[in-house]
Amino acid sequence: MGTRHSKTMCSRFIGSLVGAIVGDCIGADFECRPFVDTLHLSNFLTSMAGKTGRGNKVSYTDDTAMTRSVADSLISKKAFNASDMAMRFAEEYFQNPGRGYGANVVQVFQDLHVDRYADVYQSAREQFGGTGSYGNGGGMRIAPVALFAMNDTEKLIQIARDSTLITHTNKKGYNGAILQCLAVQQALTHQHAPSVRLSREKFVEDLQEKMKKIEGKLDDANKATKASEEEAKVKDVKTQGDPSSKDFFYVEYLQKVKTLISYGDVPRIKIKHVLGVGIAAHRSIPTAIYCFLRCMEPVEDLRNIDHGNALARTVLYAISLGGDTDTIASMAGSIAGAYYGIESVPSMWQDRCEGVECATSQAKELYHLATGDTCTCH
Ligand code: AR6
Ligand code: MG
Repeated sequence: MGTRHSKTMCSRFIGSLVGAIVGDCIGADFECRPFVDTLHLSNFLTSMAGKTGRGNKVSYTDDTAMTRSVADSLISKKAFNASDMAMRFAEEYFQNPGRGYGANVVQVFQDLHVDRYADVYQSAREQFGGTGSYGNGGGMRIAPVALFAMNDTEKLIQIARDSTLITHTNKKGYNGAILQCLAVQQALTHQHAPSVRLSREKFVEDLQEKMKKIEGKLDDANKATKASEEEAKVKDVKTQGDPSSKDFFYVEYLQKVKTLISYGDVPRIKIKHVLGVGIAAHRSIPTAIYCFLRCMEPVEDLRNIDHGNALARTVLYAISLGGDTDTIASMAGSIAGAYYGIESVPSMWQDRCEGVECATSQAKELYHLATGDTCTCH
């Protein structure tokens, strides 16, 4: 029980979970639009601010519902427990099915329930003709894992993968969730120093290093969808250490993120084209990382509504890209919140978004589990 971590670190724990919520809640209203203009966003924020009294909350969606279950499970078991987490996902869904869940993940919940959680990985393995889901549903709920395993990257990767496999067994799905989790961890643990800014290039390169190891490894996580072990071995020899191989999928996406960041103010249409704004993990998780990094600087497209708060800018920029706005804004918000802390989440947003109080107390519990310290901020 030491005092190694300052109040600031605790603020960053809370910032990450609350950043995820505000992205989800505000982004939900704009889902599936090709683009969201700043006037529309500004009107929405004005009406949100004007809501007072009962029923003034903007609702969260499946992103937050599942994130809460991940956090609850880690807190109650003080470890990753697949059956417990799977049960919490399914029970939460049956209690409140109208949160906008992905079309296929619902089948997993139904199978889990019918099979009485006998093999919690079975149903996900059978999805999409045995190829598994590559939706961003693993990445959207992963922030609590980054907080829980902040100091142990191997453990973080393991839990991120195993918790995602409950619903997403496609390599793009679970490696995307690992990438998102590593991005939150890096943002959380980056030492703020008065004169030293985070190097955006290094942030991406560090992620590339980690993903190179993960994507280059012989992977037995997805046994049901893999060819024979022999084939896998041959493939591993062929791809080892070769970043040009197709298996280094996220390493390549991160290279695109790095290039786009180096270009500065890139039109949104180009970001959508190169990185994507869809529900697939690989067309949304690198985008969320890009949003966080891009919005460390002012963005020309947001000049009418930018009040100089980089976290708010990150969330609003992610939404302005259109597509899967709630999930991309939620993932970008969780990275930004881990970096800037809860003080950067506008108080009106904290007040009007559903679930902020619960996320705050979960973040404090996760902080205690990760550091042994008691969180006294907020
Ligand atoms: N082949 C073809 N389509 C796929 C595949 C695949 N292997 N994998 C995923 N899809 P799902 P999620 C498509 O149901 O990832 C919600 O709005 C397919 O169209 O596993 O938890 C959330 O808020 C499938 O229905 O759910 C997220 O924004 C869809 O991806 C988003 O949906 C979602 O996969 C992802 O939810
Ligand atoms: Mg979504």
